[in-house]
Amino acid sequence: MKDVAPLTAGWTLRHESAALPARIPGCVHTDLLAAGVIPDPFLSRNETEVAWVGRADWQYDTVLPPRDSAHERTDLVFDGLDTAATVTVGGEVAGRTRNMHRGYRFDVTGATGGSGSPVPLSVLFTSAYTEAEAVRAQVGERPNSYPEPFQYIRKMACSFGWDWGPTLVTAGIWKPVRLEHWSTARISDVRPLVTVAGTTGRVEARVEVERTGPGAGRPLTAELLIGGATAAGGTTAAVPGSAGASVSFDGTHATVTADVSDAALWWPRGYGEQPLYDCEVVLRDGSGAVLDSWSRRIGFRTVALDTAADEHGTGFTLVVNGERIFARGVNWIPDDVFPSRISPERYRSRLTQATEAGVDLVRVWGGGIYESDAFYDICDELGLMVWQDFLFACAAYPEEQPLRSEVEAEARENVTRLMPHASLVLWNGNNENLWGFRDWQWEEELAGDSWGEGYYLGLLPRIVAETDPTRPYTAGSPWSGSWDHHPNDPAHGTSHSWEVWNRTDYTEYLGQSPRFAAEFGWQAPPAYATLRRALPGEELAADSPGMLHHQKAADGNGKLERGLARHFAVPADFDRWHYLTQVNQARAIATGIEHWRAQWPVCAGTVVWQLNDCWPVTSWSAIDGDGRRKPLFHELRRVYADRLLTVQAGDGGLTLAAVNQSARPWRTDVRVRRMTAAGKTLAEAVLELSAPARAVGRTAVPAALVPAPESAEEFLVADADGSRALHFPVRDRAFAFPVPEFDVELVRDGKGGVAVLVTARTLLRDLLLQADRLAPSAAADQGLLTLLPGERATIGVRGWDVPDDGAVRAVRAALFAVEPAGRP
Ligand code: BMA
Repeated sequence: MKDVAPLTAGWTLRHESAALPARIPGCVHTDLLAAGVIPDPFLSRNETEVAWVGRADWQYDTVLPPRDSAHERTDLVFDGLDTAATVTVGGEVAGRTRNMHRGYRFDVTGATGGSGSPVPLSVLFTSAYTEAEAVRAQVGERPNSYPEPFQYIRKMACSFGWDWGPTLVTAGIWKPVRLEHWSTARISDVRPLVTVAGTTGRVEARVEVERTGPGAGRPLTAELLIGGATAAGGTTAAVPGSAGASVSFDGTHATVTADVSDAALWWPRGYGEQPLYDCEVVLRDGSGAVLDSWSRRIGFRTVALDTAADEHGTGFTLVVNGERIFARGVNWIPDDVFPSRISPERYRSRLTQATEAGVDLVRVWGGGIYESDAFYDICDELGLMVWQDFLFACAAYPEEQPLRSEVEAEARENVTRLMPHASLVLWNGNNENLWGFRDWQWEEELAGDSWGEGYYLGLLPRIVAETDPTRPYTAGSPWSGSWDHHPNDPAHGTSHSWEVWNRTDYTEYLGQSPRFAAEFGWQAPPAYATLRRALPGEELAADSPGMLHHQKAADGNGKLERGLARHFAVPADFDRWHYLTQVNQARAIATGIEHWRAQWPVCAGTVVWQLNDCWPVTSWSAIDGDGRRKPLFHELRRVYADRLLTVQAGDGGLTLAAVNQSARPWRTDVRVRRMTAAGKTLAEAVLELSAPARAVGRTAVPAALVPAPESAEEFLVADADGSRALHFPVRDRAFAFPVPEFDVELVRDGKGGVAVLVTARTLLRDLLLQADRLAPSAAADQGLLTLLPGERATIGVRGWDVPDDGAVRAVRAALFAVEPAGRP
């Protein structure tokens, strides 16, 4: 049997004349930080101070243990090197690398054998800038939306900075490294092709092996074992379904197929359970001895992408197990600009937060990384569908060597690595590059140079068809399906709606009918406690030096301010500015999602830009760089619920829409009131509303209940089964909001939590408890509630050690609601 020895201990990083302890997996920045050589680049404006790190070359050293293995071969295996590196073993070059997104295996049998003494192992990293600039000089310059040369090196693009990320160009051994000793043969790849026919699940495992020599040990046997199902969360469910098969083969390929009868289907969350099966491949030699084994968890499900033309244009609907799905999505960026720091626990907590917001699809965006196995394992368990971009974003990418071979190798490796995952439902060629070619003057600038089209429309779909033929591929986001339509035509395929944030106003979403809104977003600052940590000692202001440093978008603060001013009187006070910009973000995204969910099945998905952050920053995220939930998070939970009540304007009147994504019909009585700002009910009725399962039901709002157009006094409130819909005929700054008045009571729950009871004495619009102002560890379970006079909300708070004195006063200081415009 193969013998595996991790090589994570004993490494050092050479800095000037010192050998600093190095953590593997890790990177230069985190090692220098741990050694106290650099300040934390996430704080204040330290990012600028540490820019030299990315321009330098770095060396990592360790020694290989004396070889005491009787095996024929020893390989040195790196799962990931960031990025341009020379690996030497015993002073001899074992190999060179230039791709962060691949693994590397070097045969070091000769170098480690013999003497019985330790052998030095060094990895020398050349600055990613040096490598990228050399390749640029070789292949010629191409257009890029950003100033940095990320398209000339196969490395996480946002390492070079993004409009939400710092420029911290890493180097290092960012994934595990080990020695593998083996004889006769080892498994190099397994590609399980999982299909379902009727009630039978089939696994066709394509096995590739490497042998120590031609014909060594022939023939071999590959055995496939499918174990019983494990329900999400790890409890073994009483689902039958073991199967096995084996095949003998010469050469280096084998296909072994097993059928599981009555296979339990894997479903996206909200549609069913997530049973997962253990899938194991065992390689044996002619005598039956085990040489190697491979195991993953798989799930039985079918997935298709329906892009049929219809009377509205060209659809883009995911179909899982035959069920057409409106995707409640979020875009995912690397959760840390130093990705080697992202532990499985952190992935689990972030992805669990996504599920708590009602999300069922996560798009892994192309300027980041192919995430680690833990990410996809957790998505499998949680029932989160994954849309995986290939790693190309916002630039023209040369197709010449040495890049082309790297792209091909990286794509084959990652498709093979990720295809066992049931959660993975879609491969996507790139982010915004087909659009950029058409709209951002690239076409003229390129003058016939290659720019990546050959990857997105040629190489990548071919690799997916050959390697992972059961899964759909789309060439880009956005993409209309062909050059016959503009790449970002909302009527055809996926589209990104960015004019709204960049130039217009979020009410513009109401005039848009995308078939699949793959990106749209609105910025807001992070939570107060996050700002306090990131900007120590700074007096916070919308345009204080640290705030502006932690805002990376072009004219970001200008857009934030102008966007706010369209809806609210912009307050001078920082705390209210902070609250209102967060409210405005939530309003923007809710406006889009409510409108587009009500258009199902014409619109088949919304993927919010963006779920998370990679450091503390003002950005489009719903969860900030310290993992704190912005008010948008709470709003997502409302608008992504299985059952959403919404008021939509159209045809000169108002319509109530019941968006029902649950499996059961939704028949409900909606209490509709036309009210005044002072809380008086002017008209009231109960309307019957029904929506079939997974469908939208509508009813017109009778004229008597529609607030007078342009009224600063009247609004509509509709309630059904705990879902509340509101309609105000004018913007907030024109509405006659009362000065908010409320009573606060605290009730300890005896389990470390406290319930904050807020009773409204006036209309309270978008009531928010910023619990992190009570204590950095505190969090509230609800936010942005609108209460009518007399109504009471119970907000649960955890992580706050309630003081004996002044607790109510502290809570009051952390509670915000919309106030009348012009209030000092
Ligand atoms: C889209 C994304 C990102 C970017 C975001 C906000 O273009 O694909 O490149 O961060 O918009 O500008």
